[in-house]
Amino acid sequence: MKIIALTGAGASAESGLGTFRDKDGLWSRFDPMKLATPEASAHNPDEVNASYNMRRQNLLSAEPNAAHRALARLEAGLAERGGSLFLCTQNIDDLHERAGSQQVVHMHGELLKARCTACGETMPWHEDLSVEVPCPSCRCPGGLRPHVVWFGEMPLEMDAIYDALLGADLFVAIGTSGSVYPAAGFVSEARGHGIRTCEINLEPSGNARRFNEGRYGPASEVVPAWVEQVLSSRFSSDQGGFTAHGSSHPK
Ligand code: BV8
Ligand code: ZN
Repeated sequence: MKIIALTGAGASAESGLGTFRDKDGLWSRFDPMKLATPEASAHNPDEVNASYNMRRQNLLSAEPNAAHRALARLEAGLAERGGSLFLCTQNIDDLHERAGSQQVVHMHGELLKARCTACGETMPWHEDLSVEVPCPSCRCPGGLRPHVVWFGEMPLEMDAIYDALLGADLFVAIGTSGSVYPAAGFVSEARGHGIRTCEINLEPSGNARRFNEGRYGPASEVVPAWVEQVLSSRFSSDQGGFTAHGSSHPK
């Protein structure tokens, strides 16, 4: 069985990292158009760097939660059964990796990396970033930026993501509001190719109606339960659903 999972900020919410669009979410305090665009970085580099420096320090003191650990178990369990998990995250944290996931695609980049706009070098980065910090590789001052994808920039590894999406038996979205494209369009791509889709979220997202199935509640509870069901069931892709515990085939 081949599963592709797309995670969003809701997967890391219970690790204490803010989501974007919940009522007290990150974007309710900062305007993304002011902070997560190349223009913002060009016009207000100190303000943009300060917001990422705060998030980087938050991340360094955060821990993975049960949802991250369950997805690491799913990756290992599927591999033991001759299947696979392709884990694509919109999140720029490293909590999937710290929970034990071996393969993680960060389509929106990584907060613990910096990239030099002068020489293109990408490097691990755990300290504060500022325009005064010279690039360790080319020594050019003012060229370093967070290695994240801003609005208007092309997400990373899109070819690999679409290959995995169109080759999957199941697409599952976990903790995402389905507000940001092209990630928000993956469910429609999957359905267009007859691939089963499942949404796992605190509550139905704006995209909920596009999914064959929805499971709602905190990711730290719903994801482990879902992973246990997947790993204890025989996936009958011909029937398009799990044949375990008499579970019904959702709509
Ligand atoms: C691009 C990195 C093109 C930085 C981020 C149509 C097609 C293509 C593009 C567009 C399009 N329409 C509009 C666009 C442009 C734009 C876009 O989508 N705008 C939106 C606002 C309409 N897209 C882009 O610009 C993208 N680039 O299209 O390039 C291109 C083409 C050619 C050449 C060049 C370019 C790039 C978008 C990436 C932006 N970067 N992040 C950073 O993090 O600072 S986006 C940001 O939003 C994060 O990555 C975040 O992950 C992402 C999505 O948000 P979510 O993860 O869903 O988080 P959110 O808070 O919204 O939702 C959380 C959910 O969790 C909620 O549903 C909540 O209920 C749930 N939840 C909460 N607690 C829990 C929980 N669930 C379970 N358990 C809990 N405990
Ligand atoms: Zn450089």
